Amino acid sequence: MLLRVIGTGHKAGRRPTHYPGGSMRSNVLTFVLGATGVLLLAACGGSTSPYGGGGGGGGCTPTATKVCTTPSLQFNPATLTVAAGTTVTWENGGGGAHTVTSATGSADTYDMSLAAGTVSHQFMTAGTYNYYCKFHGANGTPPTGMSGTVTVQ
Ligand SMILES: [Cu+2]
Repeated sequence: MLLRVIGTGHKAGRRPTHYPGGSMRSNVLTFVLGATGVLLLAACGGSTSPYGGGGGGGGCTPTATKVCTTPSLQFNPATLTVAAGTTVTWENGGGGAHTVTSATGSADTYDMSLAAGTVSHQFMTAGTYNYYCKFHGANGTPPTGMSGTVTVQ
Protein backbone atom coordinates (compact mmCIF):
# COMPACT_ATOMS: atom_id res chain seq x y z
CA MET A 1 0.00 0.00 0.00
CA LEU A 2 2.80 2.37 0.92
CA LEU A 3 4.64 1.40 -2.23
CA ARG A 4 1.60 2.16 -4.36
CA VAL A 5 1.15 5.60 -2.83
CA ILE A 6 4.76 6.50 -3.36
CA GLY A 7 4.70 5.14 -6.90
CA THR A 8 1.73 7.32 -7.82
CA GLY A 9 3.32 10.41 -6.32
CA HIS A 10 6.54 9.77 -8.16
CA LYS A 11 4.77 9.37 -11.49
CA ALA A 12 2.73 12.53 -10.97
CA GLY A 13 5.87 14.42 -10.00
CA ARG A 14 7.49 13.62 -13.31
CA ARG A 15 4.79 15.37 -15.30
CA PRO A 16 6.48 18.82 -15.23
CA THR A 17 9.44 17.41 -17.19
CA HIS A 18 7.17 17.21 -20.22
CA TYR A 19 6.80 21.00 -20.35
CA PRO A 20 7.93 22.04 -23.84
CA GLY A 21 9.46 25.43 -22.96
CA GLY A 22 12.38 26.48 -20.75
CA SER A 23 14.78 23.59 -21.11
CA MET A 24 17.06 24.97 -18.37
CA ARG A 25 14.27 25.12 -15.81
CA SER A 26 13.08 21.72 -16.90
CA ASN A 27 16.50 20.22 -16.25
CA VAL A 28 16.58 21.66 -12.76
CA LEU A 29 13.13 20.28 -12.13
CA THR A 30 14.21 16.88 -13.38
CA PHE A 31 17.21 16.89 -11.10
CA VAL A 32 15.16 17.92 -8.06
CA LEU A 33 12.46 15.40 -8.80
CA GLY A 34 15.05 12.71 -9.40
CA ALA A 35 16.64 13.40 -6.04
CA THR A 36 13.20 13.33 -4.42
CA GLY A 37 12.57 9.98 -6.01
CA VAL A 38 15.79 8.59 -4.55
CA LEU A 39 14.85 9.93 -1.14
CA LEU A 40 11.40 8.38 -1.42
CA LEU A 41 12.94 5.06 -2.40
CA ALA A 42 15.31 5.24 0.54
CA ALA A 43 12.45 6.05 2.87
CA CYS A 44 10.51 3.18 1.39
CA GLY A 45 13.36 0.74 1.96
CA GLY A 46 13.63 1.92 5.53
CA SER A 47 9.94 1.39 6.10
CA THR A 48 10.39 -2.37 6.02
CA SER A 49 12.37 -2.22 9.24
CA PRO A 50 9.29 -2.25 11.50
CA TYR A 51 8.62 -5.74 10.12
CA GLY A 52 12.19 -6.78 10.77
CA GLY A 53 12.33 -5.76 14.37
CA GLY A 54 15.40 -6.50 16.42
CA GLY A 55 15.30 -10.26 16.09
CA GLY A 56 12.23 -10.78 18.22
CA GLY A 57 10.24 -12.26 15.35
CA GLY A 58 8.16 -9.15 14.71
CA GLY A 59 6.18 -9.40 17.92
CA CYS A 60 4.79 -12.85 17.27
CA THR A 61 5.72 -15.61 19.69
CA PRO A 62 5.01 -19.20 18.64
CA THR A 63 3.11 -21.49 20.99
CA ALA A 64 2.24 -25.18 20.97
CA THR A 65 -0.62 -24.39 18.58
CA LYS A 66 0.53 -21.19 16.90
CA VAL A 67 2.91 -20.66 13.98
CA CYS A 68 4.41 -17.23 13.23
CA THR A 69 5.53 -15.87 9.90
CA THR A 70 8.96 -14.27 10.14
CA PRO A 71 10.50 -11.26 8.39
CA SER A 72 12.90 -13.72 6.72
CA LEU A 73 9.90 -15.33 5.00
CA GLN A 74 9.62 -18.55 6.97
CA PHE A 75 7.04 -20.24 9.12
CA ASN A 76 8.26 -20.54 12.70
CA PRO A 77 8.21 -23.29 13.76
CA ALA A 78 8.25 -25.01 10.38
CA THR A 79 7.03 -28.25 11.94
CA LEU A 80 4.27 -28.48 14.50
CA THR A 81 2.83 -31.58 16.13
CA VAL A 82 -0.65 -31.41 17.62
CA ALA A 83 -3.41 -33.75 18.77
CA ALA A 84 -6.38 -34.50 16.50
CA GLY A 85 -9.08 -31.88 16.90
CA THR A 86 -6.60 -29.06 17.56
CA THR A 87 -7.13 -25.68 15.97
CA VAL A 88 -3.82 -24.34 14.71
CA THR A 89 -3.35 -20.59 14.35
CA TRP A 90 -0.96 -18.78 12.06
CA GLU A 91 -0.04 -15.21 12.95
CA ASN A 92 1.56 -12.68 10.64
CA GLY A 93 4.77 -11.76 12.42
CA GLY A 94 6.33 -9.99 9.44
CA GLY A 95 7.51 -10.39 5.90
CA GLY A 96 4.45 -8.79 4.32
CA ALA A 97 1.31 -10.61 3.27
CA HIS A 98 1.30 -14.41 3.17
CA THR A 99 -1.04 -17.31 2.56
CA VAL A 100 -1.43 -20.56 4.43
CA THR A 101 -2.25 -22.97 1.66
CA SER A 102 -2.49 -26.76 1.77
CA ALA A 103 0.05 -28.47 -0.48
CA THR A 104 -0.70 -31.21 -2.98
CA GLY A 105 -0.94 -34.57 -1.26
CA SER A 106 -2.06 -33.03 1.99
CA ALA A 107 -5.01 -34.76 3.60
CA ASP A 108 -6.88 -31.49 3.94
CA THR A 109 -7.65 -28.53 1.70
CA TYR A 110 -7.46 -24.90 2.73
CA ASP A 111 -6.18 -21.64 1.28
CA MET A 112 -6.14 -18.78 3.75
CA SER A 113 -4.93 -15.23 3.15
CA LEU A 114 -2.73 -13.91 5.95
CA ALA A 115 -2.24 -10.23 5.18
CA ALA A 116 -2.30 -9.31 8.87
CA GLY A 117 -3.51 -10.74 12.14
CA THR A 118 -4.25 -14.45 12.34
CA VAL A 119 -5.93 -17.31 10.51
CA SER A 120 -6.86 -20.70 11.93
CA HIS A 121 -7.60 -24.21 10.78
CA GLN A 122 -8.83 -27.20 12.76
CA PHE A 123 -7.15 -30.52 12.07
CA MET A 124 -9.58 -33.33 12.81
CA THR A 125 -7.76 -36.40 11.53
CA ALA A 126 -4.33 -37.81 12.26
CA GLY A 127 -1.90 -37.37 9.41
CA THR A 128 0.78 -35.18 7.88
CA TYR A 129 -0.36 -31.83 6.56
CA ASN A 130 2.07 -29.91 4.37
CA TYR A 131 1.32 -26.29 3.61
CA TYR A 132 3.06 -23.36 1.95
CA CYS A 133 2.82 -19.64 1.25
CA LYS A 134 1.75 -18.93 -2.32
CA PHE A 135 3.83 -15.71 -2.38
CA HIS A 136 7.11 -17.05 -0.97
CA GLY A 137 6.94 -20.79 -1.40
CA ALA A 138 6.10 -23.39 -4.04
CA ASN A 139 3.60 -26.22 -4.02
CA GLY A 140 4.89 -29.78 -4.01
CA THR A 141 5.14 -32.96 -2.01
CA PRO A 142 6.64 -31.63 0.12
CA PRO A 143 6.35 -27.92 -0.73
CA THR A 144 9.50 -25.76 -0.83
CA GLY A 145 10.45 -22.24 0.13
CA MET A 146 8.16 -20.67 2.70
CA SER A 147 6.40 -23.82 3.85
CA GLY A 148 5.68 -25.97 6.87
CA THR A 149 4.23 -29.19 8.18
CA VAL A 150 1.56 -29.90 10.75
CA THR A 151 1.68 -33.43 12.09
CA VAL A 152 -1.61 -34.48 13.66
CA GLN A 153 -1.52 -37.39 16.07
CU1 LIG B 1 4.78 -15.61 2.50
